[in-house]
Amino acid sequence: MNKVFSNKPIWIAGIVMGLIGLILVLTYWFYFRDSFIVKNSDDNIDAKLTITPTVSETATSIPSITQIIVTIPPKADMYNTADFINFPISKQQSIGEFAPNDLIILPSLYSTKTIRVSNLIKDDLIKLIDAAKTDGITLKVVSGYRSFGEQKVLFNNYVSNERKSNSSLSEAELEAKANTYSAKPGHSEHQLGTTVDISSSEVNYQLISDENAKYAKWLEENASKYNFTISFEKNNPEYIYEPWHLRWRG
Ligand code: DAL
Ligand code: ZN
Repeated sequence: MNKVFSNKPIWIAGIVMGLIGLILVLTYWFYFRDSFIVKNSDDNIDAKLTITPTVSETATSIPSITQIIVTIPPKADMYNTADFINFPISKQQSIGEFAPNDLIILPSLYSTKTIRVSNLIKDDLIKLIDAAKTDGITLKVVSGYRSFGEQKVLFNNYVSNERKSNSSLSEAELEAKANTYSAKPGHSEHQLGTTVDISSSEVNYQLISDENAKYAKWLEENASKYNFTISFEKNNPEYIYEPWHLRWRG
């Protein structure tokens, strides 16, 4: 027998220390074993399952409005949209730099691009488009809220277009021409957030000033059921006939 095994106190101490070590290792393993397991990417599956379902996971034919409406936080200096529902905007009467305080983004099913409107009109607007669908007319919103600045850019573009085809006209004459179909900044009902332009697949979502278009007839007959009025009827004193331009009147 060699010297170590013949020295009883030393090997007993060794065994005791070994056992203590083993206990320490096992205790450590028990409490920290999770951190030794190599995770694959699917370990996030639980997290995925607890995420609120997205629209595509819950949608049936038409997603519920509450799931898909995106609310735009109002800026502090915005006005109360509800106070301006029937504000008399015209070529004479401006709303200055009014901006609505309750803009939302319309669900994409109902619009041809990203379009903001007042939250006040969303229910009626969606009901109107759904009702048209039931009658075989596919409608979409092609324009909604336009800020003072956006209307200014739009109006100036129309003036530029007019200049290209009427080079002999004065600036005032060009503006007057553009102003037969486009409001000047501060004078557009679109700035309220409660006005939309609606068109149809029938005319490739263009704005066609044709009273015989099926969508125009449908809007003429049905818009008021959903609290919308066609602001610029045939022979109105302000602008060309705009069967697509609907203002919500509450
Ligand atoms: N097209 C209408 C008049 C607007 O620009 O508000
Ligand atoms: Zn319009």
